Amino acid sequence: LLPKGALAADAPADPSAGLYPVARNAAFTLDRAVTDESLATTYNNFVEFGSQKSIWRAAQKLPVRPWAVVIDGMVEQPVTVDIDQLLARMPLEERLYRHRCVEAWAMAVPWSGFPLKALLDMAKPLSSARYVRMETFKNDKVASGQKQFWYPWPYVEGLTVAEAANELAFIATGLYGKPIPPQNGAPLRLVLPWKYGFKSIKSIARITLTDQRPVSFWESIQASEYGFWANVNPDVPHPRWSQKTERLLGSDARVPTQLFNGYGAYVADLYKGLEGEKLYV
Ligand code: MTE
Ligand code: W
Repeated sequence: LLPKGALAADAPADPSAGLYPVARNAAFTLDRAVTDESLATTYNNFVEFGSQKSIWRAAQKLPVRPWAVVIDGMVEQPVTVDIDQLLARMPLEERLYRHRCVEAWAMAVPWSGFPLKALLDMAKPLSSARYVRMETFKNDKVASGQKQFWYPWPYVEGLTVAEAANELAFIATGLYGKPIPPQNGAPLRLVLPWKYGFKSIKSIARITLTDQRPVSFWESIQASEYGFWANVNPDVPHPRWSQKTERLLGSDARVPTQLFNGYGAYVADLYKGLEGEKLYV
């Protein structure tokens, strides 16, 4: 057994380790303490590796090099980007963000990475594209959950092009001033802090620009509980529990849930005119 957070001594060194830590963007502040690293990296949702919170050890099997991301669909220039070439060309910054899981636990962590828009722009999206569809790897040799559960693998998520262009929409490649560990979505994952955590897809392998609204992984399994928009809202309960309060990792205290997880000043305008949609499921 390894101590919490440790890597096997013979694991290859992460080639991006020297890039971190990166300068913090002071625009993003918190109303709560940063969650302990030992909690945020050992209490995870990553169903590819099982349905328990304790998947961090199993996730170490995910081969995160070599890794490429395909950007295709309604773009001028489809591209396949190698993760280390991407890291070399993107200006990395650190952001403190709150995170709110639909299960009503919450944390606050320092992600490192770059705006999602910068990644999409590499492929020059066509103006007719309306949605961004993202998918995770498929590899049931290392991801036991992909063998165990009859789910529609790979994990898929989606957002509108306007949401993707919002300055909050972030691609995380680092966490706590280090390369992001496999259990948190190495080598790159989405972070959408105003939406329930399931929208923040881990270990992205493919990004497709499209004019069709993507059906996401959990939506295809249980649409009444997990919708497309999934914006955080204390006043719209999950069908099986209240969303009024949330539990901060590392404490028994519950704090009030905030509309858009406290990020309304950035994102509320995105939803004007969409009041008839299920914006908060
Ligand atoms: N991405 C993939 N590929 N598979 C998953 O099971 N779980 C989601 C999201 N991204 C998930 C995923 C959920 S429900 C949450 S709350 C966050 O990842 C958890 O991220 P964390 O483990 O880094 O806190
Ligand atoms: W979640």
